Amino acid sequence: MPLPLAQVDPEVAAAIHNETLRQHEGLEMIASENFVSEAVLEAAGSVFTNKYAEGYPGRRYYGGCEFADVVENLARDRAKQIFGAEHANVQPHSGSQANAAAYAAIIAPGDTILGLDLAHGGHLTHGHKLSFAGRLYKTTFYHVRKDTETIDYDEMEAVAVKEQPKMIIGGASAYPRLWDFERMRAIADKVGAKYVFDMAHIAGLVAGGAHSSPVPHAHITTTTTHKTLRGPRSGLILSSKELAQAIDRAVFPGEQGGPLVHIVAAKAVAFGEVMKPDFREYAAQIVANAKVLAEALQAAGYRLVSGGTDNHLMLVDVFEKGILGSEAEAALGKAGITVNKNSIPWDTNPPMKPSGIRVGTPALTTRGMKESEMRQIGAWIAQALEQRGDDAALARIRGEVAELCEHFPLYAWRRQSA
Ligand code: DSN
Repeated sequence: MPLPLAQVDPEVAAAIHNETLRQHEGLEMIASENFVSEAVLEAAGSVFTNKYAEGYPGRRYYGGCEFADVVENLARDRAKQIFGAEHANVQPHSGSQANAAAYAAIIAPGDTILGLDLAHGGHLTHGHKLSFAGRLYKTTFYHVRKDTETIDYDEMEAVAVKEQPKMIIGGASAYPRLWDFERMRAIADKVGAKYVFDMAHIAGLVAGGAHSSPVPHAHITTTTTHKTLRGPRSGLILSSKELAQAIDRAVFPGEQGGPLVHIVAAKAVAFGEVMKPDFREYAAQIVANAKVLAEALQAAGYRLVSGGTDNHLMLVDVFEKGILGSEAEAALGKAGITVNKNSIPWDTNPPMKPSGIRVGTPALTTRGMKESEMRQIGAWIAQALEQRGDDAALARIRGEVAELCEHFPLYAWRRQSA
C-alpha cells in the first residue's frame, strides 16, 4: 500500500489541505485563476511526471515514449480542433515560455517589438524592461485612450509606422474590452510586421464562442491553459503549418528540455472538456456574470475602467473613493473575497499601492454561481470596501461568504479525505 502524503510529509499535506479549504470557503475572483476538474487534477498528478520525452511524438530522444506520444498527440489534435489552427505546440511550460518561443521563431535579438504597455493592462513579456522581452528586443508600446480607456489603435498605427517593428503583439492581463484583431493585422501588414496575439486571459471565451477568435488573423497565437481555458498551469502555441517547424524548434531545443508530460496529459484532458457542449454555456455564463457584477458595482457607486466589461474581468477604480487598491485587496481578503490590486491606466499611484482592483468571474462560474450570486457578491464587495477598517464587519461578511460557498461545493472528497 502506498503511504499517504499525510504520513510521509504532514507539513506539506497540511498545507495542501488548508489550501483546499481556502479555495472552497472563499470567493476566488482573481481574473486569471480557475478550478480544474478532478480528471485534470488526476492527469496532472499522474506517473507521467516520471517520464523524459525530449523531442516530439514519433521523434523522441528517449525510449519508452509510446504513451507520452499518445497524450501529446491527443493534446495537439484537440487544441487544433478547438481553435481551428493548423499547428499546435503543447510543450511550453507556461505562457511566458510560449511567448518567448513564439518571438524566437519569427524575430531576432535586437529587433523592435510593439506591445501594450504593462501600466495600461499589458503583460511583462510583451516588452517590459525587466522581462526577457525587454532585454532581448527593442521595445515600443501602445496604450489605451485617455477618454475611453480602450485600445488606441490610431496610436498603435502611428508608433508602428514610426518605429517599424518586426512584431506587433496584442493581448492583455487587465483589459475588460474586446480586441479588434482585423485592425491589428492590417497595421502589422502595413509595416511588414508579424502579428502575435497572446489570448491567455480570453482563450476559454474564444474556445466557447463568447469572444471572437484571433487565430484566423494572427501569424501566431499564444495562450496559457489555466485561466478561462480551465486546464493545468501551462502554455500553448498555435500557428499555420508554415511556422510549425520554427516554433517547434524554438520550444525544443530552443528554450526547454523535456516537456512536462503529466501536464501535457492534463492539457489533453482539459481540451477534451472544452470540446464538450457545456463548455459553450460556461463561457457565455462567465461573460453574463461579469456584466451583472459590473452593474452591481456601478450601482454601488464604483467607477469601472472603460465604463464596464465585455469579457470575464473588470477593473474597479477604488481610488476615486479614496481607497488604495492594496487596501481594497486586504479588506476583501478579510471578507473572504480574493482579488488583486491592479494599476489602472494613467495611474497616479505606484504599482504596489495602485488605484484599482481587478475582479474576474471565471472561477466562480466554474462553481456554478450565476447572476443572483453576482448581485449578492457585488453588494458584499461594496460593503467590505465601505467598512474596510471594521474587522468585525469584515468577519461577518466572511461568514456569509462561507455560507454561500457551502452551496457550491468544490473538491468535496479532497476536503474530507485530507
Ligand atoms: N499573472 C497573470 C495574470 O494574473 O493575469 C498574467 O500572466
